[in-house]
Amino acid sequence: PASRLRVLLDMDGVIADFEGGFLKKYRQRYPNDPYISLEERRGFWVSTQYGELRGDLCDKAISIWESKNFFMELDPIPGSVEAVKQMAKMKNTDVFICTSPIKHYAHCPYEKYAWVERHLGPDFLEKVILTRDKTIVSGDVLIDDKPDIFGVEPKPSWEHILFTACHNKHLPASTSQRRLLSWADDWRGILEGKR
Ligand code: UMP
Repeated sequence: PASRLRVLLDMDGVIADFEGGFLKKYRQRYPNDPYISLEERRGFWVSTQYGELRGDLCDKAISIWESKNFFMELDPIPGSVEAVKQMAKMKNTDVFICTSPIKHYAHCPYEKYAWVERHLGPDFLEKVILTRDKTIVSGDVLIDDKPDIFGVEPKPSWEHILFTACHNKHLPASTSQRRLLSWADDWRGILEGKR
């Protein structure tokens, strides 16, 4: 009997548009401060790049995603909702959403569940994994826009597929890391290759 394929999907930057939602709310809240366009984004940590732009902007950036309704109101990444629903319907395939909540826990964990229920449906609440360490979660594939994913497990079971995002698209092509360029790219091909 064919064994099942287990797919782990990151949420921010892969299913939900963290970068777009951040920039919109940052500019609304701090209209007189400089900002970094998505074209100019470099590096996974938004707060780091804002802090380099001007010292006080690190805390201002953090204040945006620590605010109520930030995670709830993120738009889906184009094509993500359709792709995730189709993936979950595929034969012999188990799909989980594997996402790291921020440490300011007042709103984020609740809103991540609410987002999943709203956009993917209540059945998907069964599939949510909140963890700050993805290396201890087992799977065949992890689709994630963070280039470096480390934790206590030195040899995670999954292959990390780098999902292209504004902050990682300029990174040099890596021989060890395959990419998914967007949800219009051939995610089915990647999954079939892992069976
Ligand atoms: N995040 C920060 N600081 C940043 C950018 C993102 O704390 O500068 C948060 C947003 C997400 C988490 O909750 O980090 C990243 O989670 P994953 O995408 O790795 O699951």
